[in-house]
Amino acid sequence: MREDTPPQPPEPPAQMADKEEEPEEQAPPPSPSPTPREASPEGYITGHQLFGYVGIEAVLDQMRRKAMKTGFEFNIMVVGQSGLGKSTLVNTLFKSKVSRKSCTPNYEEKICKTVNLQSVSHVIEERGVKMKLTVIDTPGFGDQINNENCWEPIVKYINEQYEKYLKEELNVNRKRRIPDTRVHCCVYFLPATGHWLRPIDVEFMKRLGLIVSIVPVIAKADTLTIEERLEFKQRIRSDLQANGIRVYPQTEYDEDGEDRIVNDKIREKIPFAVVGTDKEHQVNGNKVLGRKTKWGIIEVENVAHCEFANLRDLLIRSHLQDLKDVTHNIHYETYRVRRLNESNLNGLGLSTLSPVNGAAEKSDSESQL
Ligand SMILES: Nc1nc2c(ncn2[C@@H]2O[C@H](COP(=O)(O)OP(=O)(O)OP(=O)(O)O)[C@@H](O)[C@H]2O)c(=O)[nH]1
Ligand SMILES: [Mg+2]
Repeated sequence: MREDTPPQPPEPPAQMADKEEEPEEQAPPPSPSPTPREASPEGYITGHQLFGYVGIEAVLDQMRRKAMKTGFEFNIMVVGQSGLGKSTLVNTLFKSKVSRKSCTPNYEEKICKTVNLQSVSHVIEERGVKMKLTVIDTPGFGDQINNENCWEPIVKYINEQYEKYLKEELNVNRKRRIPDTRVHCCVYFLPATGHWLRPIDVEFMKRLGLIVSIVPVIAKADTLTIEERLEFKQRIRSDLQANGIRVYPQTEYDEDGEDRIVNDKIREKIPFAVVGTDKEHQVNGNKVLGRKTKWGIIEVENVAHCEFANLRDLLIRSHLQDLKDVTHNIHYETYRVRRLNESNLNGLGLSTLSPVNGAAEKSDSESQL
């Protein structure tokens, strides 16, 4: 760099050239000055060769501090037939170790049939890390005589969130941080019939699997014996495969061998057999979430009793960031490319993206099949 700042008296060009050839006089390597560079056999220079310890790893602390300041947003949706315990599981999730203090009032509130799509948010803070967890509860399907197209309101909702995000991104004055309401994971409830997947579940999951990460669960698993549970899980896995239903975590998104080992273990356990409750009971002097039966208490968070803890750990502890990445890089990206292509084909330009309406969605979801 040339020194042409005001305090320095102008020097003749010859002197400046002399100055540039002086590096030999400077202190040898340990100081972080641009000393002569030695290329490694591979042809690039490593930080170590140049300056000794550089401190690149400090970037992790910087990222951590920034992430802690901004916090995380995570959105889960529960979907399935009416009466399978979706709303109960939402409560279980918030009352369990996900949030130390319950977000629901203390008084006993009966969980009613869900009639509207509704979202419950709760900010959870643990060791300075803030997360806004939103669970979107949906009305169960299967109550109508004709359940054809019962997936439409759900597909519409998911696409509407992508559309909202896309519009924010395309805004000339876009926000520095776009509020993320996209569904990062859809927990799909299967009835514990002990048989096979029902046609309605196949149809529903086929459509959902194209636009969102699905985690299937066996609802009310307390109604199955251990053998029935194992057999049913096996049947569902082969049914999912036979019908080409894509559930999370997909093998094609495993990033490396290490990822594959972890995800294979999860794939072996899917669908998780879960039990939900909103009641606490005393077990050995401890308060535990459980279902009290004539024969004892089924402890929801006890892995020997059911797999609720496995589901919670997958969603919150081990795969939260991956679910967000898959949503952004795969599902949202697919939506974005399709919408932008549509706009270009219609010659409408980006600013005229129309809001998604029911009719458009119908053709959208059908065009993906
Ligand atoms: N045995 C058993 N019963 C459960 C379980 N979870 C919920 N229930 C009961 O099932 C009934 C229905 O639960 P909800 O949570 O309202 O079911 P839902 O899926 O939200 O139903 P919709 O709102 O109609 O879609 C309630 O009486 C719950 O107490 C479970 O894991 N095991
Ligand atoms: Mg409900």
